[in-house]
Amino acid sequence: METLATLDDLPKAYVDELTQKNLVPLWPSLREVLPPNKPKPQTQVISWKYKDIRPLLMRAGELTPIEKAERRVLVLSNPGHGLENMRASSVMYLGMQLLLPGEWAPSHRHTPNAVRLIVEGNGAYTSVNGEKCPMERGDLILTPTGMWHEHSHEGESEVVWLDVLDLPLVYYSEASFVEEGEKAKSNNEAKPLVYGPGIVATENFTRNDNHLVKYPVLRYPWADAKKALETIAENSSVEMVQVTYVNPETGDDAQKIIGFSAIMLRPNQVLKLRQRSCAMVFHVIEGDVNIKVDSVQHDLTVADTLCTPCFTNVTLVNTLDKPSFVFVADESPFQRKLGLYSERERTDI
Ligand code: GTQ
Repeated sequence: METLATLDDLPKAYVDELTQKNLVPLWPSLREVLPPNKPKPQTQVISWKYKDIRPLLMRAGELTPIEKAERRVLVLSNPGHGLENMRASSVMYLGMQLLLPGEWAPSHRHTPNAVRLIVEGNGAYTSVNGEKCPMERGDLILTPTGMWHEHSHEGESEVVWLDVLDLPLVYYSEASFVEEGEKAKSNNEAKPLVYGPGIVATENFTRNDNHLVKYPVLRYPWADAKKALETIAENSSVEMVQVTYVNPETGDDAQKIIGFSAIMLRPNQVLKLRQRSCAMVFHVIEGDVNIKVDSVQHDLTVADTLCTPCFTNVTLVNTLDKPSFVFVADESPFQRKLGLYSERERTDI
């Protein structure tokens, strides 16, 4: 590929005049915006250990009352994007949120989509459009775009969860904003909407104008996902034991931009993934997993999190003699919708 002329190859007066007229020559930057063969991601391979996060998050619990934080979150920020930009990747935001017994994170709704993956504790609830979703370890709870949500805690111990939002993408699109809800805690006990899968209170059900139509499932209990994974592992010899969290109404991904799935690694399994055109996030729900990304190995245990940029060689190694379980978030729904998604063979075999 031809090396192209740089800005320095142009007379300064010419460049100054271009600048003054809000014009930019393409050729000095052409290889940067259209790099050969594959993107040049700012996303770096980064891992965050829960043993590092936890004490700092608990300290935040002492330092900042919930009223002064609204959401008490430490953001898992990728230095490749600049820490202050609070991105794990160009599309995904990750945060660890702490709610203490008796606390309440008030109701709001916003344009970015969010999910919570519960890391520890019990007795907390996220209420989504009035539906009260209990938070148990490993559960996945959706708060899709535009839905009112608040977090409350009726239990005894700290509750921590991992927030995954498409905030970086929505913010970049200049489409990110929030609306504040009622100042008072909503009384969810009075009017529960959902009594079981597909069973709702008729008085609260308005056909075609209800989240139950668009997003019938807001909580995916870990017990169900784990059971599904164990059943798949038992009944088939498939190499990748994986379940995808889907919207049962449409059969599509659970949310529109970020995709969510869970992988079960068989005892001592070594799982080599194909290269993918999107960044990915791995979070250990149960077990010990070494994740090798190109030549660097990261030793992860329960509640540790790692992100990988596009087109990397990712190998998951279960170091235990029993199954390990990994939650995965990736940008494939977004990339597929735009026709940007692709996979490639690994470059290390
Ligand atoms: O719990 O609603 O990590 O609005 C960032 C923004 C969590 C939330 C985050 C939010 C929330």
